[in-house]
Amino acid sequence: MVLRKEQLEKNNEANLSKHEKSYDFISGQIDDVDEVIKKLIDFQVAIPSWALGTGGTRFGRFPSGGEPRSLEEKIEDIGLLHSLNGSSGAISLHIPWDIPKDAESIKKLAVQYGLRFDAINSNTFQDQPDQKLSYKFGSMQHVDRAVRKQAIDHNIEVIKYGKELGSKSLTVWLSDGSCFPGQLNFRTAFQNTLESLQEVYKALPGDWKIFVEYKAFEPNFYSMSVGDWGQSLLYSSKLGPQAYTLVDLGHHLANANIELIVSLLLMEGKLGGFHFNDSKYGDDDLTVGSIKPYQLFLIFNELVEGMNAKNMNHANDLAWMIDASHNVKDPLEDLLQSVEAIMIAYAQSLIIDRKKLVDAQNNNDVVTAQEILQQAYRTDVRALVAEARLRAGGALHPLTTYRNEKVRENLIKERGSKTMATGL
Ligand code: LRH
Ligand code: MN
Repeated sequence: MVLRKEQLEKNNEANLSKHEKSYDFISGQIDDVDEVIKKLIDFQVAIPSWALGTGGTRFGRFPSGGEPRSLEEKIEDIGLLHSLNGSSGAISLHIPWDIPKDAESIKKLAVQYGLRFDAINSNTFQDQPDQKLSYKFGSMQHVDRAVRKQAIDHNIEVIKYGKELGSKSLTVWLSDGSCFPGQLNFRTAFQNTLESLQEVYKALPGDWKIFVEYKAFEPNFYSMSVGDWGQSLLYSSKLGPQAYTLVDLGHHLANANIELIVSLLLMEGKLGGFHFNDSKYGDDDLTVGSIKPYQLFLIFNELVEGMNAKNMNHANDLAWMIDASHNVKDPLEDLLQSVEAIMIAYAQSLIIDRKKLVDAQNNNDVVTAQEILQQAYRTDVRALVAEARLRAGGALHPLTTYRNEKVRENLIKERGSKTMATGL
């Protein structure tokens, strides 16, 4: 389903005067407001191809109908999100869930919707029907060289698909690890994993990056062979300059200080990108900003401070991706809320009075430092984000427009109520 320009304009018309009042109020408080709006317009978040259907858990899956039945329909749905918020201009594919049968036509279709291909993801955490050797006891860590070779070959094949689509990075998340003490020799597992990643690294085109995604637990529950930022940094440092760590917000032990991890990985030049989501307990993959919005703000505060310190381009120098899975929400509404939460946290971090903050820090004025951060966090920046959308030709209120135009109802009419998208 495609939303026509006049549909967007009709919905915006209804909210324009109210928006202009809110925008005039907030823009009057910000020095370089046009610079802030420009940064918001340039900031694009990649949508995961595996999160366009209702995910579910081991206990059950409750499809909401109208789910995409093919890669083409997934691109159409991401194109619809992008037409609504102007900030979803990239797709992150997962192989083999989204093998492009005809890469050229898939690429053309994506361009039609103003979309590019961000990091492509490999999958050695499931056994495919035609697979020779099982990943039950791991892939790149596996004691059997043949299983490691199978995993290496898969990643090299994934790079091939990525090259055909114009992607410039590979994300490797390994579910490898152990469930019981004694099951694994940690050093051997690390060495096997490193050697395997080095084989994949050799196959990387010169202008590509490889993201090593870490995770504290699940599906292994005693050790993970890429279990935390330290291990991911160790791998990416030993691999070489094209290797980086990838921070999935749901992959940390309880109460981890993720903003501290982000600031140090950025300082080391080894932060590659993010999988944004939110969680209360484990890798819950909930809507971004739905549980811990202040943590998301604090992470963006470190990102803006760290990227400015290195004169990095906010929009292009790191990979901004969502990694979520939807059990009880309409997947597209969930993704609209997630992108909105990311844009709000970014906007709040852009209006922090950084000079005053540094002064407070240099004077150990702890109270003032907190007041400066929370001044920005407690500022309603939604009109800034809406203005950026409006200037990018999007909807002032994406969610309201999505419902007013009965998108889900139309998708169910078009695709049926029982369709199930590939993915989690
Ligand atoms: C693992 C993970 C990884 C993906 C998968 C879909 O939990 O975050 O990024 O490959 O989810
Ligand atoms: Mn992830």
